[in-house]
Amino acid sequence: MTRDFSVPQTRKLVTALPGPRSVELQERRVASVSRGAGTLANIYMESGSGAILVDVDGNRLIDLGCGIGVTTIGHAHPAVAAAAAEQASKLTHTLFTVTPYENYVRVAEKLAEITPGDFDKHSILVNSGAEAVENAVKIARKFTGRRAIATLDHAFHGRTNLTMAMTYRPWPERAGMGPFPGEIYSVPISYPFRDPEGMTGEEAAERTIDYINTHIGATELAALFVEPIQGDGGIIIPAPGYFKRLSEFCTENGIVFVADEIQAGIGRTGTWYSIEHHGVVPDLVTSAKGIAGGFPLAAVTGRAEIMDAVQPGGIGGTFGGNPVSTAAALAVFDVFEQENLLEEAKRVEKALWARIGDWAEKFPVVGEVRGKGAMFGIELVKPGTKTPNPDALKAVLAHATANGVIPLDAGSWDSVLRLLPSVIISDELIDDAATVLEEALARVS
Ligand code: PLZ
Repeated sequence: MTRDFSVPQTRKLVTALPGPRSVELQERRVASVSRGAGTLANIYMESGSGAILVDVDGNRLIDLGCGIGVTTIGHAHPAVAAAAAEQASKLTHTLFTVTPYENYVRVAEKLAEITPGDFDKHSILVNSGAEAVENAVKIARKFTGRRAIATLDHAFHGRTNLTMAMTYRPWPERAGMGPFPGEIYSVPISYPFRDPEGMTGEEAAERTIDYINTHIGATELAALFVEPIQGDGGIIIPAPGYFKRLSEFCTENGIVFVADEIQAGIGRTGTWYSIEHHGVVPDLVTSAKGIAGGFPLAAVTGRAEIMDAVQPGGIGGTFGGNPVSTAAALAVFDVFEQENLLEEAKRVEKALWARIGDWAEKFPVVGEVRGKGAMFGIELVKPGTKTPNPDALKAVLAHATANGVIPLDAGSWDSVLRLLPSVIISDELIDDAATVLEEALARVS
């Protein structure tokens, strides 16, 4: 289909990057914003359309990150802008738990329809991914009467105090900011690139299960949280069969299986939820990021009997599922259907494989290219080894951002180049961005 973009879908640099206005803003920022909010590239943005961001100096940049997987349908989609503006002029807030409104119910209905599983599903809506994960913990504990929570190595589940305890790496996310709550256990994941050669998904699952049995005890465990495709952990895709075996183990032992789909869900990988690639139906699913085209909204959706274990008043929050965010989400769902965006995600996957799939053969610093839909990771290593190469990643990011391409970093060792472009990014933009990244990879090789 042809789309109308308010900005041409091409990269165009009119200044060095960052440009003079960005440099000026950066000086003001350093004087006013906490350095704790670090940034990947100090290029200040003014507008966007489709897969292009326009900075304050008029440069057009290719966005390969979508603000960490949020603007999946493209920047400033006109349908989302119109829905939010219309809702903002009608009603911006009542608090659903004081006096409700239809948008909230419609989003819950839609989530019941698109999440995996053919059973009654209920949802709650909140503001952020971390808040969704926290609520999933509360719900799973209330339902099971158990306390322990397991997460997978390399996981990212958020930055609140509870979700920090569920997030794998200490630096820079956790360092110095504890104490964190107890009864949270990180268990081994299936990481095909780093597991022993030939290890199957089932074998990796048995390793995880053995760890649970010997460190936690299956009957103590309330929930197992998994990202079916890990995002911040470095686009780790567990081996086939891994999640199937884990979900059987959870069912056998009364453990709630939670798919954290905050980064990989809502169509990014060519299916509504990335757990679908593993052929598994989770008990609970978290959604956020891409769900509302950039407006803050997140959800927990799952089996009605689990979601309803919490007493009325046991879950809440002032802004959760607010009228404008939910209006935006309903527009996102419509756009997905009207523009056939699940298919577009598959097109992006094909175009990426065709363009970057041979990088491990071409560049000695590339250990592996892996991905699904519009979610790819390029793991960088010291040539001839599997030793992580964070210096190479730093150099690639510096070259890319100086040349108007904005990818992301990832991985427990800061050595995975992460691509989360919009699913409407053109093949031409993929080609142009890949050329810039290749220049950088050739230099560091
Ligand atoms: N679960 C799987 O990917 C957010 C965080 C950016 P919030 N990941 C990017 C940053 O630097 O904090 C994420 C995720 C998964 C939970 C979260 C948390 O979602 O909306 O950021 O709270």
